[in-house]
Amino acid sequence: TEGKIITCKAAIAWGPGEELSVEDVEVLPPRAHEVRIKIYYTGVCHTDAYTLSGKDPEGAFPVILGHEGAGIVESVGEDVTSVKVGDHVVALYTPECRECKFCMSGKTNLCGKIRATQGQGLMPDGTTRFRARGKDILHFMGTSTFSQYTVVADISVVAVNAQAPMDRTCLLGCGITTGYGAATITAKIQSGDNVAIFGAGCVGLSVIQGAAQKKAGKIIVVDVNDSKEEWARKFGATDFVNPTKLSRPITDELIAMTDGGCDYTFDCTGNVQVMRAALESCHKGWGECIIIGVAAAGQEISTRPFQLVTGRVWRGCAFGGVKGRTQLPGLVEDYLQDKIKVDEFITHRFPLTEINTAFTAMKSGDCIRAVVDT
Ligand code: NAD
Ligand code: AHE
Ligand code: ZN
Repeated sequence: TEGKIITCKAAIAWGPGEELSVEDVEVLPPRAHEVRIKIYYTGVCHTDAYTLSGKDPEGAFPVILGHEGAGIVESVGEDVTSVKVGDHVVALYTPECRECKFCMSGKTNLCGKIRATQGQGLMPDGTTRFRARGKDILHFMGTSTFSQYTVVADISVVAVNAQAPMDRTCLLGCGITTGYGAATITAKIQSGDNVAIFGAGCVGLSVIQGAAQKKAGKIIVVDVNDSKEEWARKFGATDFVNPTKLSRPITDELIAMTDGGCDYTFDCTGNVQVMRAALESCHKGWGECIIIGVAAAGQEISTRPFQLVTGRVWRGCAFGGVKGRTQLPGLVEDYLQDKIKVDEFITHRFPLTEINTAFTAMKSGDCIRAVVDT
């Protein structure tokens, strides 16, 4: 198949708000510094649903969504040295070129090299590698994993230990790594720190996992869904609060529970009111609120500036602050050595033909992660 167009199945989003259509797509060969991957498994993340809904200002159609994928390298274009045919890989929506201002800064995992074209749904040369019904189909987040084959930039993929099952490693491509990294790399939780996590989905549960590993003090989980308490405790939460069942604001409750406020709080809901409550639950003088949730276009956060004047900090991160090519292989090793949980997150499985059902399942309260077998 090397050098040839591959015809395979992909789930195409033809327009905002429409169901995905599983149909034939042509996947062109990788050009210089590009990699064609046979995708075996992909997770479905709320960010895919967000872009499909039409609320993402960067959303463009028709497109192949999906950014939580694992597979095997089928072929590589010229000048690709970082991966080779047969490598087991995870796609990276946060690339790592190791030479741009961002990568060289030592201050962020964001990479600037291909961000502009990635946001337009194009490969770095400004064109697309997908065609269906005679039309060009756009890429998504530089990954497009809802396809049996995809093409990505060589800086947007990392080889990992082939012993690790790909239906698990795919989840390290977004949700699990995002929460775990937010706790351990972005917040750098220290032993004894009191933390509060708003939202116990895949991302929030992964923050709990990171906090527990760093031996945080109180690990308080805040969720409006009572059935999340059992999940939260399984991952190491010490306390669970349902804010709808309190007689006082959640901020007052958390400040009382932690003798003045939390050292770190995490928004894993994408709700801007929650983001405010999370900031205002931080300890005066030093507490930091980490924004992880993605809020729709037009949504804004607000608080009294006094909250910041008195030392609370609003921070945010993408992909947990994790540098994909440098740090993801280590997370896969940690999984293989039972140092981080991954299997436990999988609550639903679907074939690619039922990907719309996977989206429905994701939006139900009992789904942590749905894995699609492509
Ligand atoms: P999820 O829907 O599975 O989990 C969200 C949880 O929040 C649910 O348990 C829900 O009951 C709870 N919740 C909703 N409203 C609440 C409220 N007002 N107060 C308390 N709890 C509330 O979602 P997820 O997959 O864990 O993702 C969480 C968010 O993170 C999404 O917005 C997603 O788009 C975003 N995300 C961001 C990144 C990043 O890199 N920054 C990566 C992955 C996901
Ligand atoms: N296009 C959206 C941005 C959405 C967003 O913030 N995406 C996160 C990853 S979410 C993964 O589930 C991200 O990586 N952001 C950093 C970046 O460079 O996009 C919008 O709202 O405009
Ligand atoms: Zn995601």
